This record gives sequence, C-alpha cells and structure tokens, in this order.
Amino acid sequence: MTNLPISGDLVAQHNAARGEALQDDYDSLGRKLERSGIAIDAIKDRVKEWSVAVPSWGTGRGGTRFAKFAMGGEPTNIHEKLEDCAVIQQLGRSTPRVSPHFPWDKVDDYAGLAEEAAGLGLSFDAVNSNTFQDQPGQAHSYETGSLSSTSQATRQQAIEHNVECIEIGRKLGSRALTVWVGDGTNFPGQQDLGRSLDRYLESAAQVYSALPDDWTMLLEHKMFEPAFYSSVISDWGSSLIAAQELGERCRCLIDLGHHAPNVNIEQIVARLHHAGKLGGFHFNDSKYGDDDLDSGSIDPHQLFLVFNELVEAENNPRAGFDPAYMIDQSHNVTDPIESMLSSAEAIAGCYARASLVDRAALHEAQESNDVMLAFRTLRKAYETDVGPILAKARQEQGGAIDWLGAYRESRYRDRKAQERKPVELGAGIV
Ligand code: LRH
Ligand code: MN
Repeated sequence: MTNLPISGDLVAQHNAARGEALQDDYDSLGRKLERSGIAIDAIKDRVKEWSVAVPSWGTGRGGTRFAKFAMGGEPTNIHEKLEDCAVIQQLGRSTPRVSPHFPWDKVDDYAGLAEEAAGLGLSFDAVNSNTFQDQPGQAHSYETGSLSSTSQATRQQAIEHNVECIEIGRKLGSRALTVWVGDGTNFPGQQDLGRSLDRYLESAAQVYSALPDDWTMLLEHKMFEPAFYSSVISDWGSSLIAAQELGERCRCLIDLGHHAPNVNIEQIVARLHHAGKLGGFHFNDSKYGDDDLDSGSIDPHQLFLVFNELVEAENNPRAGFDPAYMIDQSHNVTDPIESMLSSAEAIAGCYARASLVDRAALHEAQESNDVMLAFRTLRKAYETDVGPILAKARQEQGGAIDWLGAYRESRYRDRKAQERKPVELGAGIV
C-alpha cells in the first residue's frame, strides 16, 4: 500500500468539484479530434503509458554562483526529497521514477532506501556520478579534470567513483549510469584537445567494463561551464565518437540546456537516433546558457519539435531504442514541487501533441515538397490544447485534475516548514 503524502480525500474532493467541467472539455475536444480521424482515448492511453523521471537534486531550491535563496520546508536529505517526489507523482501521475545523484544522496542502507521509495510509489531511474566537485577528504582534486585528468591517480579515483555509483544503483534497482564530466580548459593551450579525449576514453572504458549486462551508460555532453574555453565532451559529435568507441550499451544523453543558443536540438535527436545512440534526455529550458529553467517555460515549440522527432523515432526504431526521459532543472525562485508538476505536464503535453500529428499527411507533403502544407500539418498539432487529455489521464489514475490548486490547498509545504530543519543559506546548485 503506497502511503500518500497528501490526503486522498482532499484530491478526490478537489476533483469532484471539477470533474463535470473537465468531461465537457474532454468530449468537445474528442469531437474535434474525431473530425480529423483521431480517437481521443487512444491519445489519453499513450499519455497514461508515458512517464519522466524527476531529479532528486531538483526538489530543493537551486542557486547560482551568486546566491541561493532557501525556502521554508525544503528537503534536507534524500528521505525528504523522496517524500516531495511522491507528492509530484501523487498529483501528476507521470513521474514514478527518481534519478539520484551521488554523493549528494549518499546513505548507509540502499536496499532500505529502495524499499522506502517503493512505499511511496516510486522507483529509481539512472544514477548520476559526480566528479565535478571535490568531496571533503578526497585524495585527488578534480580541479584540472577527472576522467580526462593528466594525473593517473585522479583518473583512477574518478573511475572508482563511477564504479561505486553502479554498485549503489544495483542496490536501488537502477539500470543506467549518467556520466557528465565538467572536464575542460579555460585557456587555449592549457591542455591538448586530442589527448584529453584519449584519456577520457581510456577511463570511460574502465567504467563501461564495470557495467552489469542489462545496464546502459549515458554520456552527457555540454558545450561549456564549468570550463569556459573547451569541454572534453562538448557536443553531440564528441559524445557520439565516445559512445561508438566505448560499446553497444553506451548511449548519448541530450540535456536541452547544454548547447549554443539557437542550435537545432531536434535535429541532434534525429542524428543520434540514426546512429542508434539516442540514450536519453535531461529536460529543461533556457534562454541564454545552461539556465536549467522549467521545461517548456521559454521555448515550448522547441520541446514539441523534439517530441516530434521522438515520435518519428518510435515509428522507426533502431536496435535498443528506449530513451531515458528525465527532468534536470534548478528551481531558484519557485516551489520545486510546483515547478516539476508544471514541467512534467509541459513535457507530457508535447508528447501528446506530437502524437496528434497526421504523419501520413505530413510525409506526403514532405515527399511532394508542399512546404506550407507540411508546416501547417505540424503546426495544427502544436496548436491543439491537449489540457483536457492530460487532466483526464491524471484524474483516471487518481491524480489531481488541477494539481496546483490541490497542492496549495494541501498546505503540504507549510507542514514541511514546521517539520523540517531550515537549510543553510549558500550558493551553487545544492
Ligand atoms: C550538468 C548537469 C548534469 C548534472 C548536473 C546537476 O550541467 O546537467 O546533468 O549532473 O547538471
Ligand atoms: Mn543534465
């Protein structure tokens, strides 16, 4: 029996007051879609099947190098983070998995943590290693690199940390390791750009060889930050080279915020899929750099176009096509629970709209170079308000029709502000 962090009665009463209006909206959208030969229930069922993982590190307030503004009732450890993830799952019904980060989520009893999560209706997605920060008492600093460091001892330390994350993940029931390294340079000439990759590949190969047979290794590229002249795995090309050299179960993870402004990310999705190396996503949004803003909050059309490529990929799968869908955001000025509910809805909404595209008509227009018809066929789906489908899917799975209203009526955060010790002020991500 899942112990729900918010009273089920509150959610049921909140839905009861909104059920009739939702049914009316749903039926009217159903009639509209039927005229285009689309069965609304089929889209609702796809939405129910779909899910995205939430980042454990996204449940607390994030910050920048300038400041972090704490919020009352913030989670202070993985146990409280799981509680908050359970609220997001209870109300939104599309985030049943949590992606943990080590050593930020370190505990003594991982089997116990897996049970605790299961008791909250949650399981664990990909584990994230961390060789971009030095831990107290660490023998070798990652100041000048980790898996690509010129120091063999530092590389070995980074390799052992990643292998330890795999061991932890096995106890948690995870099946993937996400490896993002901040390795890079701030000055031309600081490191040899070729040999840096060679060292990275030599180290990553040792991590890959420690992978259990049913695991995947996800390489996350990033153009800059913390390095501001060169990053060892800076783009999808470097990531693809590495994934192809490391092995079949090594794939590329696309964090939407890790590209230069205006890069055509949906085409990167198509290219990595073509290579059979599309391993997963860190969903967020950005206007300038790696802003880690809420998914769909700045450029919802780009998110829709990414899902348009994902639905095309689903229809033309490559061997092992099973991307890991995860959110990776930093919530600096909102309640993280509200932001992740909003983001999960925005992401599911893009999946639903991409599922509405009349692919036969689109492909025909593309093949016959009917440019405007092709564009309008895609835009028609994008302009469809799928809100009633998402709300119906939540309602039928015991979630909240109006998740923001229900969450605020629960006064969950106020309760946690009473229970939890305040977090220290500080700066940075966690
Ligand atoms: C790097 C990154 C990576 C995580 C970190 C929290 O910018 O996207 O995925 O390890 O954020
Ligand atoms: Mn990321």
